[in-house]
Amino acid sequence: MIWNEEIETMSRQDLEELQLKKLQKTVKQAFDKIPYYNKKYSALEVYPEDIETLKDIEKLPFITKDDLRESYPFGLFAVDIKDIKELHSSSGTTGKPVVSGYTEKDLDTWAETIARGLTMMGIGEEDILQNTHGYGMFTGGFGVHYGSHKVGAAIIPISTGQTRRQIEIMQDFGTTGLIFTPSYGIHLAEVAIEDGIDPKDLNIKAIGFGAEMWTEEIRQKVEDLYGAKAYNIYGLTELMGPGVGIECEAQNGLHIPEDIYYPEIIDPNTQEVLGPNQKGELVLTNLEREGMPVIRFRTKDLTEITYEKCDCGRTHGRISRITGRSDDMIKVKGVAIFPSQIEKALLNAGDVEPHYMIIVTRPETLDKIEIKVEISEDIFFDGVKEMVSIKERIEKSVENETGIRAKITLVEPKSLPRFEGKAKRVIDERDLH
Ligand code: DLL
Repeated sequence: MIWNEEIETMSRQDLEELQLKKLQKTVKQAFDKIPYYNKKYSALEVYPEDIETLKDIEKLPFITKDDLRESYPFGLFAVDIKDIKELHSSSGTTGKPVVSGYTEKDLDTWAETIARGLTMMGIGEEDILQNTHGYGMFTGGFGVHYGSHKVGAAIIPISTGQTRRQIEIMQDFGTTGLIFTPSYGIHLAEVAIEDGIDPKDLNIKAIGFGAEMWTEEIRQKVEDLYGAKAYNIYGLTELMGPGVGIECEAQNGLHIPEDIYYPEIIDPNTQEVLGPNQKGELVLTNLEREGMPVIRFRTKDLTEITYEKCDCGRTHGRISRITGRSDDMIKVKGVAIFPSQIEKALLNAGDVEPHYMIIVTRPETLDKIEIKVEISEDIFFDGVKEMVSIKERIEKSVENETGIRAKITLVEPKSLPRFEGKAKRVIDERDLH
């Protein structure tokens, strides 16, 4: 079944006409209502009337996470606060987070994108959907929730954690659909198995998973554990939240609701726009957003896009699974972390050298982060007691800055590698590429 057949199967030509109309409206609204865009576009002498074709979007500058942060909290809103009905913010905790604002209509648009995706997964009004995404500032919980209401499924807003209760509810309520991050989903299954419950014996028929990077092996593992198909869900706070891309029954790329988000792929180094089936960085534009229209956002996520017609009959383009980032952001336990945050935390803690290494592992199913830090020569000779206190100080400082508890290992002065040029501070041993 297709949720919005008219839109989701429309000819490419009609779709592009619709996109152009919406793009023109969005650019005008941003230029007229948001000083950030007005200033930027005026300085480049590019104006809403210069958008005559879809390709003309390339005349507009990109916007980045830093631009969004600098506009904290409401600098990129196009409407008065009286028209904003909900606020979310990114899971990353670098300095100021990115804020996303939604009008009533935006919440409905967001729900529409998820409704299309849930339908792709075969979830509808007969289903009981257990949503393990956090309900809070993270967009995962509420985004899925609104979409589930739209398709008429019975949503269980259990949120993250309470693993044994999750399992009990799956058994007692007869949950048919599950939403999780891959790492939590595997953990959930393993706890069930430990308790003598085979997840395959539960009633699960479809799984939606995303919010972090994963591999085909992980999908295989999730599908084997639950005996159900697992569909990739992609999204980001800046553009709305989950639902920017969702896999259909073909499980061969994530459909972007192209009447709602306009995708481009660029070469992250030259910023040149690439063609279909060429790998690069995904750039996204809101085509249907009142509260906070974001135009040409550099996601830093690496993927490629195809416009070939899908076996499912939908005509909207598909991106491939995200395989990396063009910056050094890592997501640990669902939280976005940049090495610069760790650096700041170390410097705040004092008595350490600015030489460190971040090692992310997934020994079983949950992420672990270890930070190796060089201490100063003086401290090194001061003995164990002093080192324990520094370690605790660093642990606290890292937790304050990132919200994550990390294992701190102090190492001898000058023992970590030195870099010429760009330092490589992160060793991600989770093998997610
Ligand atoms: O993670 C939104 C979301 C919620 C998506 C629930 C899917 C399900 P942020 O916290 O702002 O938003 O993080 C966005 O997470 O730029 C990617 O780097 C990464 N990411 C999200 N989904 C996927 C995915 C939510 N399916 C950032 N595969 C994005 C790989 C993903 N990476």
